[in-house]
Amino acid sequence: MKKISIKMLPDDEYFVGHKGCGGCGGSLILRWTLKALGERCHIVIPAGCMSAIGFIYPQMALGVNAMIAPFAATGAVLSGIAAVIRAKGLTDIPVVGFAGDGATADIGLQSLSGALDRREKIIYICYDNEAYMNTGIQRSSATPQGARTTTSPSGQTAFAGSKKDLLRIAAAHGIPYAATASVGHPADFLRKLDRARQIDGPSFLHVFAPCPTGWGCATDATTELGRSVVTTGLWPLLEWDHGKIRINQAPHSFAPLATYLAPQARFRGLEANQIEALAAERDRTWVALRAWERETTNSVLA
Ligand SMILES: Cc1ncc(C[n+]2csc(CCOP(=O)(O)OP(=O)(O)O)c2C)c(N)n1
Ligand code: SF4
Repeated sequence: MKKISIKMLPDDEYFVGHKGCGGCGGSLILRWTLKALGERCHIVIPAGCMSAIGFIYPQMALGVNAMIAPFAATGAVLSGIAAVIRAKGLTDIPVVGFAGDGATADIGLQSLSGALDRREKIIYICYDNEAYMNTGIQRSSATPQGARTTTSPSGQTAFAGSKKDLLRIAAAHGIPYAATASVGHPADFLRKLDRARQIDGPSFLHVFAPCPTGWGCATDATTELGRSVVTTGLWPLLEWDHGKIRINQAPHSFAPLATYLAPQARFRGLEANQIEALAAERDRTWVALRAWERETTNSVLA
């Protein structure tokens, strides 16, 4: 199996001519994924932006076997395809799901859980643009605290809850491999995709994917936001590998939150107390993460 790395990506394109908006983070991740996994890959994409921009008969933008799954069913469809591939004794066909945060964290969560439980060899990728973008930027359970959507206001009445922790949910299924990644760190993403491909069982990748249309940011800010979300500590890069959690980048101090929040209209209107609350939530998350890393590193069961 040829190793996947940023230097080894082929010139071949399997996601071209799509109708994504300029600067769409999800479409970039999908393009890299298919370049890396190649033409034998089978991909399942539920209702959402990537299916809307990719399956445009008769101008199909996907150059591999691709199927749109019902919104709630990515995991189930993936397991079915993987079971057939296993029954036929084929070993060179990556089976990949590529689903938005709404399709993963909300409506498809039971289906994802079932797929992780069935232990078929699948790679489930959630591109997280932090809202239901395809239907008009409604809040999902992956929308972060303070972000304005068309169903969550800004200002003092902004949503003050927490983003659903998909990595922990996936890891709690006892699967061999799960990781977070960001469009701002393509080499890290591809390394994790390579690791996921080698796993004999289910793996889960949760990838940060800016959406200029829904976030109100510049179309050329995608990569930069994919980096500043990491340096501000709001999106830790993590790997769950056979029972141990590893923090890939642990900054000694975090960059000011404004470097990430200010370029996005969805955070405009946040007041100082709300930004402090966001920073406090981030700090609690990191304390818990460090404890989780210590606990799993020392665990004899890991
Ligand atoms: C059962 C069902 N409910 C609702 C819809 C309508 N719908 C299609 S795409 C979508 C939003 C998808 O959001 P997300 O999964 O976050 O992906 P994104 O559009 O942000 O890429 C919704 C609500 C549907 N297709 N099926
Ligand atoms: S609305 Fe957002 S996620 Fe959808 S295609 Fe446009 S940039 Fe991409």
